[in-house]
Amino acid sequence: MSALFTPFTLKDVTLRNRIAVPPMCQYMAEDGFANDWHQAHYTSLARGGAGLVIVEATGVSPEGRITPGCLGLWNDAQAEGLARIAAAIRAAGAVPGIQIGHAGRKASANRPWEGDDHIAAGDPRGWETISPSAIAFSDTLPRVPRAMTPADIARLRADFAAAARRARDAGFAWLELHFAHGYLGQSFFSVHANRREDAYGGDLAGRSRFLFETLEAVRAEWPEHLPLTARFGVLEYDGRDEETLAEAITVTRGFKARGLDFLSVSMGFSTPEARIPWSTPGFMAPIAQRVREEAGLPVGSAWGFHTPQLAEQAVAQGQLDLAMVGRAFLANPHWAYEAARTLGVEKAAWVLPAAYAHWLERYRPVA
Ligand code: FNR
Ligand code: 536
Repeated sequence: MSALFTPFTLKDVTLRNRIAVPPMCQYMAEDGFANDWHQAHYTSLARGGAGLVIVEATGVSPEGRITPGCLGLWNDAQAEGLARIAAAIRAAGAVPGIQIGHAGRKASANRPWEGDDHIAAGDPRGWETISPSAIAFSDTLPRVPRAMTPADIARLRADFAAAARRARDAGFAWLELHFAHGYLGQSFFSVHANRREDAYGGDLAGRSRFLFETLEAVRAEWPEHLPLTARFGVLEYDGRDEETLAEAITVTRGFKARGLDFLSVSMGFSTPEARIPWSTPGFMAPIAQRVREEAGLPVGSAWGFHTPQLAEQAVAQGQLDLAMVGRAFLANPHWAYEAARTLGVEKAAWVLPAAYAHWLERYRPVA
């Protein structure tokens, strides 16, 4: 019996297994529009047997994109292309999810292979960034953001709600709010980025206010019967992790009270000084488990489930409800099918659509 290949039900949605592809930016869009690349890419991931495929970070407003190549959902025309992608993911047997967010002070960046830094000041491809406070992230992302006004905060809340409504109408069944990785939501929570002296900064109540208000605005648009989730950086690996984690668990309880159904547990990326334990496989699994137990929400996590055994173990031990497999799925879009075979799951081919399964059960390649 494989824990990884046990279905998972949340609200009215059932995933065929516990393997989720986390959102991964493709940097291939123009003006926020999905194109044939996105169609091919997401279809392929779903076709490979994952239970859930979450479309990459999608900007709720033009200036909320990380790079000029990022997807957007700030107008109805953009939703049309995303609707076709949601339908293709569903046709391939996976549940279609999407992550919506705003990149805050990390916006207006070059694509990773073009530098991964900010677009130079004065370059017309770049734009003004906004953040809770006028503090730049680092030497590689040096653009100083404009501190958000109360009007900016209200506009962002409305932008998130409008994007959630478009995601719903486009046929997505799983919504993830991007409150991680040093982007706007994370920046409100993080003491590295938020030095505000108004109601949106200071103590924990202040630093969680933007997150709670945004969640509430989205909750009002997103159907009650579908999973509403967030990705949240619960620690920074900056030497004060116990404190941050305790605060993050308190915030996660607040999310739950406001109707969040699931948390994708990640890290903050709010400071370039972070010392991340990259070489430890599945290093976030024990942290995700703590959030799962102390906040009482189902959780998923990524970061280094490169082998089926690691993913299986984390789910079987009750550390995670979903194992999120990112780069390994890019390297091998059939990761889930191969994982089923590796773990000795009977009828492994049934993670694939039935027509494939029918033939693959009988297929014995000759070495
Ligand atoms: C990412 N990641 C990411 N995370 C997120 O929340 N939204 C996003 O859009 C992206 N974009 C993105 C692009 C690319 C090319 C990579 C490699 C990663 C992080 C990703 O979801 C995942 O957490 C990490 O890749 C770690 O998991 P793996 O790759 O170790 O399985
Ligand atoms: C974090 N990344 C997260 C992104 C964009 C790409 C990089 C996001 O949340 N949109 C990351 C760091 C190191 C390795 C993989 C991913």
